[in-house]
Amino acid sequence: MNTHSRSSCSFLREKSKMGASVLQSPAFLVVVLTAFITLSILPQPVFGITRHYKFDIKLQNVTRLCHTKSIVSVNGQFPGPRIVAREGDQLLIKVVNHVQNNISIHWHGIRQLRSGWADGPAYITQCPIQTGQSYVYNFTIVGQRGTLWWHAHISWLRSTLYGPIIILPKRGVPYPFAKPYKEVPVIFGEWFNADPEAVISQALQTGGGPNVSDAYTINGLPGPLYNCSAEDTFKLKVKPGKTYLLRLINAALNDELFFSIANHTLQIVDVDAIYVKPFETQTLLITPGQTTNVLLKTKSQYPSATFLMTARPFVTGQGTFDNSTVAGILEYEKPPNNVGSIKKLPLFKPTLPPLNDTSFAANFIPKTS
Ligand SMILES: *[C@@H]1O[C@H](CO)[C@@H](O)[C@H](O)[C@H]1NC(C)=O
Ligand SMILES: *[C@@H]1O[C@H](CO)[C@@H](O)[C@H](O)[C@H]1NC(C)=O
Ligand SMILES: *[C@@H]1O[C@H](CO)[C@@H](O)[C@H](O)[C@H]1NC(C)=O
Ligand SMILES: *[C@@H]1O[C@H](CO)[C@@H](O)[C@H](O)[C@H]1NC(C)=O
Ligand SMILES: *[C@@H]1O[C@H](CO)[C@@H](O)[C@H](O)[C@H]1NC(C)=O
Ligand SMILES: *[C@@H]1O[C@H](CO)[C@@H](O)[C@H](O)[C@H]1NC(C)=O
Ligand SMILES: *[C@@H]1O[C@H](CO)[C@@H](O)[C@H](O)[C@H]1NC(C)=O
Ligand SMILES: *[C@@H]1O[C@H](CO)[C@@H](O)[C@H](O)[C@H]1NC(C)=O
Ligand SMILES: [Cu+2]
Repeated sequence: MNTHSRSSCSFLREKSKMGASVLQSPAFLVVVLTAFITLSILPQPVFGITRHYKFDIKLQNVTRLCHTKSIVSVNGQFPGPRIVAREGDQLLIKVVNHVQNNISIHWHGIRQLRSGWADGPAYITQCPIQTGQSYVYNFTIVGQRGTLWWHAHISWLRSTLYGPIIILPKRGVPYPFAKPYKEVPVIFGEWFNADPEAVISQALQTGGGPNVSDAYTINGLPGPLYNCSAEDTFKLKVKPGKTYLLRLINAALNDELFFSIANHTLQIVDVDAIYVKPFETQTLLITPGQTTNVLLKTKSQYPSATFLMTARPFVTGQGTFDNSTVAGILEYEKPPNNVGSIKKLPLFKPTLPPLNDTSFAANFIPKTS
């Protein structure tokens, strides 16, 4: 997640030269042997399939809050494309860099057993992919199911380069809860009217805190509480009497976020691709980089109302931060016999905890681990 200071890839080559002398030491052989034996007795993934993806890193013009700018994107999409796989599947993701920035992609939360070099942090596990170059990430998902996500892992390019990783259970293995009617990714992000690369580079130069974002987003959309943004609102259209699985991802750069849907309860069933003891809550807290699957049971009857879902940060530290609120809309499909009535439906708004509600956080966090 974090911004890593830029070191050079020749430094990594120096290190691997040092590695050669270590290779000959007896202690090293013992370590290798032990690791080998340990790995061979670990449960092996049962048969999965190989899934191929191609990520073309290219520029895309995007307009939010009446500001148009060119962003770095995957395949021109913002947020980026979904990766869908089952536990046990192998992923081969070819990343082709068509932009001027050096790029690497991190598969956030994937355990990378025996494939550490596919993890993605630039200058940590790989040299970034340079302009005109490509790299194939090759890894297998072992012992994880739920939601994870991918993001650029160099400088602040992750502010526009991110997307969901949806991990279904192995074929034939059910969820430990009733099969939801529909599954919907809900990704929180941040929008900067300025170029985020200029923001972080200015902060590194001055030593001050980086300028804060202009909006939070849900699936790339800031929603109706911001100026010049009503058209860019995430709408979750639902039917009454159904259960929806929301795959929440906090892709904001650094902020913990409260989230709530007016007049609805959320049941948390999975955190960071691990099932948890399910619990219900009106409001949840999600830390940056975290993912969580929640069940949303819709009202049994058409409610003749619409409901906002909102998120805003939880902050305890000093320093400036974006204290704004992103909103999306939960909209019930009108029953077919509900004719006429073009009058506006009442809109309910959730109440989020105060920005500094440490007691909420202290209460909530232990339930998710
Ligand atoms: C973005 O907009 C600029 C200015 O209108 C244009 O020159 C450029 O070709 C556009 N880029 C893309 C990727 O569409
Ligand atoms: C990309 O990486 C190369 C090699 O380290 C470096 O020479 C170049 O300046 C980098 N490009 C940018 C835009 O940072
Ligand atoms: C991916 O990694 C596996 C395991 O290391 C290896 O057997 C396979 O050849 C690799 N495939 C590609 C296309 O790189
Ligand atoms: C950061 O904010 C300051 C004050 O509003 C502004 O002068 C500066 O241009 C901003 N920096 C960037 C990179 O947008
Ligand atoms: C929205 O625009 C109005 C009028 O231009 C301004 O008074 C208000 O402060 C703006 N609100 C936000 C959240 O930027
Ligand atoms: C939503 O909740 C508010 C406040 O708790 C309540 O007054 C209202 O009747 C509820 N509306 C619906 C449609 O559930
Ligand atoms: C957000 O911060 C601004 C500037 O620091 C302040 O004027 C405003 O009252 C704050 N809004 C909320 C909702 O806390
Ligand atoms: C939160 O902020 C309010 C007003 O800014 C302050 O009165 C209150 O003491 C703070 N609460 C905590 C737990 O820090
Ligand atoms: Cu990450």
